[in-house]
Amino acid sequence: MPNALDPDYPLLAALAAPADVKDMDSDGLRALAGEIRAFIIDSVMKTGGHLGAGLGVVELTLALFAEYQFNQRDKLVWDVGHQCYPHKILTGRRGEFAGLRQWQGLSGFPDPKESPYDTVKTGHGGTSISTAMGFALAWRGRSEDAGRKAVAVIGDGSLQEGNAFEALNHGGSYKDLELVVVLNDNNMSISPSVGALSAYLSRVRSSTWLNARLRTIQSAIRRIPGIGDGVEDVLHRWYHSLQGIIPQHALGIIFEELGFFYYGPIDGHDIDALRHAFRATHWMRRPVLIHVVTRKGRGYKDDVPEATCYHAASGSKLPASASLAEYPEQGGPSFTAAFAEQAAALVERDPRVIVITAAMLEGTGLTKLQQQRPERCLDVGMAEQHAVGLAAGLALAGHRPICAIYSTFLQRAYDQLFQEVALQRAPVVFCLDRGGLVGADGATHNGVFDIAYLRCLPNFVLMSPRDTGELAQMMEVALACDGPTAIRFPRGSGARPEAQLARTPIVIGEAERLADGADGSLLAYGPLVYAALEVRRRIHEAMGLTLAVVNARFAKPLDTRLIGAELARQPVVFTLEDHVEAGGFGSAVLELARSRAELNANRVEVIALPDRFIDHGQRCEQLADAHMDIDQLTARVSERLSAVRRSAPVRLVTRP
Ligand SMILES: Cc1ncc(C[n+]2csc(CCOP(=O)(O)OP(=O)(O)O)c2C)c(N)n1
Repeated sequence: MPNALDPDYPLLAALAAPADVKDMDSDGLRALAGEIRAFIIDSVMKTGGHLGAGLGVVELTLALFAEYQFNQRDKLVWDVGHQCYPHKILTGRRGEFAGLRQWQGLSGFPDPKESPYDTVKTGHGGTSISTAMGFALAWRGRSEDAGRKAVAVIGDGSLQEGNAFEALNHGGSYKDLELVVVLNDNNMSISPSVGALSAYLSRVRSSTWLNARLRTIQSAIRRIPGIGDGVEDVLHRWYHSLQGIIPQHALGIIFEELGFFYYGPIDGHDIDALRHAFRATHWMRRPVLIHVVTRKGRGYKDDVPEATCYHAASGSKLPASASLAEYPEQGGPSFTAAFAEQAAALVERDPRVIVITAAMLEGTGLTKLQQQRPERCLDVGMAEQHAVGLAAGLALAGHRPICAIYSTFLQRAYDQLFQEVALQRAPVVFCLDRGGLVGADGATHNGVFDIAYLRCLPNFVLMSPRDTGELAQMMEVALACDGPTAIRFPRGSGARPEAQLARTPIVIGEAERLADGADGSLLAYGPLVYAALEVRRRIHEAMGLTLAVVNARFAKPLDTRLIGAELARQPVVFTLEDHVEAGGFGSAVLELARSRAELNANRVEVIALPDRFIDHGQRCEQLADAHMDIDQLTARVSERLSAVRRSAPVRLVTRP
């Protein structure tokens, strides 16, 4: 019945609680799915956000809520979490979608702070099966928890993560674990899925007809009165006895061999089939994997073949703050574009160069290069650990791999960085896009720990360019190194070409002095150099003081000569970085100050991100929250300078 208050979405408006979907019939659920889809498209077109993944799981979400009792008995863990918009809509957050991914608005990922239906805060892929298994294992063997289901929904892209395999391997070893893995197979990661597993799943999908027949027979047997729960063994033996005559892939044999009862593949847009699958496996007290086949972006331009652009949309009605530059001189080409351009040039120039990305061709700007030079630009799938290990192997074999991984996702490959790369001194060039606060993706994606996690590894050279021109130079310098290097650069645009400072030669471990002054020194790491120059201008104008500005270029090795000299001669030295304080560039400067008796560490003022997670919003809002926007930077510097002035010994002027 049309709802006067919400004529476009009457069924959604009538939903009081997620469990209401349990009472809806198939036609009602299908109509509701249509409303959810329309709402997501309308809303995301305005705010921007992940589009394709959510549209692909509308029916799946409804069927899950219709059959399980989330937030009461069962737990639901979405992998990555970018597909959770239908889940958020169903769980009472539809009214907040106007603020999606905006400062203090709804997160684009699950977040238990928002709702008890969100089991964990996530954003990285491959983790859901382990987390869900944790719940299942905690419930295992407790009679009061019998029948509780821990459900992980994971995409075929995320299933490629080593973490997911580890969880399947462990989970499948428990015969009595009530773990349900729903494999949402849309043959897409952000771009089409790659690799042998993807090819295997394609073969399984192509046997949908065969499987449908099998399921019909199975459910017919299950309906025979008196067989009840004990039917599983019989069914299972029967199921396996068919293996001789039916292609192995049709039976999801990989998952069966790993100890999971495999159910599928089923049409993930058929709510009845989905509900049936959940019901049919509900009585099983064992690990189950339900394979559903969906179309990413379903309902949005369905006539266009699988399109990567549906993964995320940029909104048309973002608030004005979205277009604000965070720091002066911005507006030039993005660091990502500059990286990709230089990577392509290096591939052409140096036959040893191989570029590697882990399912992030679009995000790292490498789509074109991969199409043009597929043998020199590898997408290894969602597999950061493998990407790093592979790069190390290639490097040891004489290549010069450039590993393009976001700062936040490189965290997934930490031990590979340590053993396969640093310990071997393998000459891999890491290009860490999204170094620093990233904006709308928020806390799970902020790349604010990389200096700390890399700086403690021997053999690494760490650098960050002030602008896109310097990024291109640094990539050349890194290629010439005989050990591992990491170049971090932020999301978004660099300084405009006409505003960029002139390029000067880069020598490893040497900083660049940009301006002199004797009232203090600003040491900036990365594009914050331009902010430092602006702070210098403002301080001079407001206080009449003159600060030196240094482009640090390297967080490791530090320019101990130049920075040491600044520490010795200046009353105060400020360090600036878009990274957490602990272990970052400022920490390195403090370590230097403490290492020499003649230097005074109290003169160092570290300006960095605080020791807390910073939520989603525009980058300028995140920086403001961290007291690091240009106004607050200036205020912090001026405050300290005033304190230095107040505490400076009074010089007595004696009259002649
Ligand atoms: C560890 C990690 N690497 C990369 C990403 C970036 N990323 C977000 S979604 C996505 C694709 C996920 O594909 P899939 O799991 O199949 O889900 P779909 O989007 O197809 O529904 C990628 C690569 C991530 N979130 N986490």
